[in-house]
Amino acid sequence: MIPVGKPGSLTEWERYMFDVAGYLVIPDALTSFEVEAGLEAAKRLHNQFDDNRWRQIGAAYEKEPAIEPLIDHPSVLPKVRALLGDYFILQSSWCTRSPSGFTGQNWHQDGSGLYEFRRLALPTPLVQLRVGYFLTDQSQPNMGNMIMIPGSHNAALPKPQGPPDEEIPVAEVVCGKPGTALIFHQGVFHCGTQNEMDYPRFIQHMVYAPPWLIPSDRKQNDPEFLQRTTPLRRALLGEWERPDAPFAGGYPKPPFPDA
Ligand SMILES: O=C(O)CCC(=O)C(=O)O
Repeated sequence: MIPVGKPGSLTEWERYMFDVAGYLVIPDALTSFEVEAGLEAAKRLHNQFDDNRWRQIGAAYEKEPAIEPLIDHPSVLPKVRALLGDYFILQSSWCTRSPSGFTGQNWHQDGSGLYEFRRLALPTPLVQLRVGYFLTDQSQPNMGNMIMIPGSHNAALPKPQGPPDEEIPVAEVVCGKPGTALIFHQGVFHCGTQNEMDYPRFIQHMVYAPPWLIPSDRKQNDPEFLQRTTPLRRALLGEWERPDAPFAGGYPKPPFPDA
């Protein structure tokens, strides 16, 4: 059973399902207009490369106005706040293209490959809260869908090698129409699966984390983008006024609408 929620604030049941499964699926997080504009933007970004490869492009919101609202989208941001509190940043973002004929990724947890988050503690603490917005249809399997092992963020044992991935009986292929959001804990074992369609699959991932984790999709924020975006988005990109001691008290909260 897919842990399904609704856009907006995090209900107690959604919190519980997220805790148990490690992810939530939110149909209709984006309107059809937002999907259409986001998909055009994703295609434009990837079409600058003359190939048919699997690829992730970081900080797409700086270049594409249709991606920018996903930094603080009201369908999902209240849930991010409910899970991370009020002090967090958009630590990375990846506009992901899975080409026609792609055979699938390897299973993995997210985070720093150099220093895996599961070294911090077991079960792996929540460090990256990921939100993947489906820009193309994934309502059936074999459309480049994400596949998850529910609850694997809470497992102390690493995932064994074999049986072949498609035979893991507890794995769940996430299906959803364009505009669906998949919110997940970085510790859930997951991967993108095969794309048997004759067109590429696009997901825009937005990754939220505590403010002490350095951004991984950018070396610095683009000053021009900072100037033209909103105060809340600037804050979510980590552009905070720094009081006398970093990460002690005294930081103003990001200017959330209800602050
Ligand atoms: O978008 C995808 O297909 C998978 C992305 C992913 O697993 C990742 O960024 O860690």
